[in-house]
Amino acid sequence: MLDNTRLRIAMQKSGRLSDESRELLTRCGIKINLQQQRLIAFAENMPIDILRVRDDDIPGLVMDGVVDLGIIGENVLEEEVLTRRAQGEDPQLSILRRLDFGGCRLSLAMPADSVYTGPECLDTKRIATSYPHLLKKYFDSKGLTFKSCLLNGSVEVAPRAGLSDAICDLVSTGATLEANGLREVDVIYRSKAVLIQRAGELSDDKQALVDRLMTRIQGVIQARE
Ligand code: PRT
Ligand code: ZN
Repeated sequence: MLDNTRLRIAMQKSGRLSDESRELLTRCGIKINLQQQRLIAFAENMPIDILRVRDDDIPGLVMDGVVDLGIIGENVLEEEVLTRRAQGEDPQLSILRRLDFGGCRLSLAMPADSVYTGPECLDTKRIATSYPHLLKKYFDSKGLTFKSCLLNGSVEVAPRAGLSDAICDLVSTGATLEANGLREVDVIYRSKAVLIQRAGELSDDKQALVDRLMTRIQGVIQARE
């Protein structure tokens, strides 16, 4: 087992959040060598261990108390919270801070030539997505239903492949939608990276370290504004 006296922070190993997560921690003064392909990196100058994992695992690691902090996209966090609630659990964690990177939107998109006058156009239609619970929450709020086509990749090809009428996927520039002949018709959720903390009290030493990190993060983000 890892040393439980050291603060454990989970971040994405490789992907859209990993560079900026690492940069944020580095700018907070944490000296850490992430060069090696290792799951755990130990900070040299503070009692902190960095766990580098798939982003999808981070909310669960925090909710289950395996790590103390995590850096994760709100989209992945909210989907995991809704998934656990649907399974009858009551997931607990706190959001310490919204960060200034990882911005994207979860949007509905349809073939470019289709007519869209509102979400009711998609009532009872088949929609491909990796975010079925966020999509259901949106449709529920409108009193609508949809048929799910769950894909954890290549969502944008589903309409062309005849698998779905529309998609619900993350968008940043819109280039992927355009390249696949799709048009963004509605934004259902706006996301950024967030710093989250597990439920339950931290030891006094860990809490003091988190307080210090929060002050530094505040300074780093303010300096970039
Ligand atoms: O391997 P691992 O599971 O850790 O990574 P992943 O492949 O699941 O996730 P990754 O690295 O792609 O994204 C991590 C997080 O970055 C997401 O959960 C979001 O919070 C955030 N983010 C920000 C994005 C985007 N922007 C984004 N554009 N995540 C994905 N995309 C994809 C989108 O799915 C689509 O395929 O980029 C494409 C669209 O981009 P544009 O610019 O063409 O619109
Ligand atoms: Zn992922």
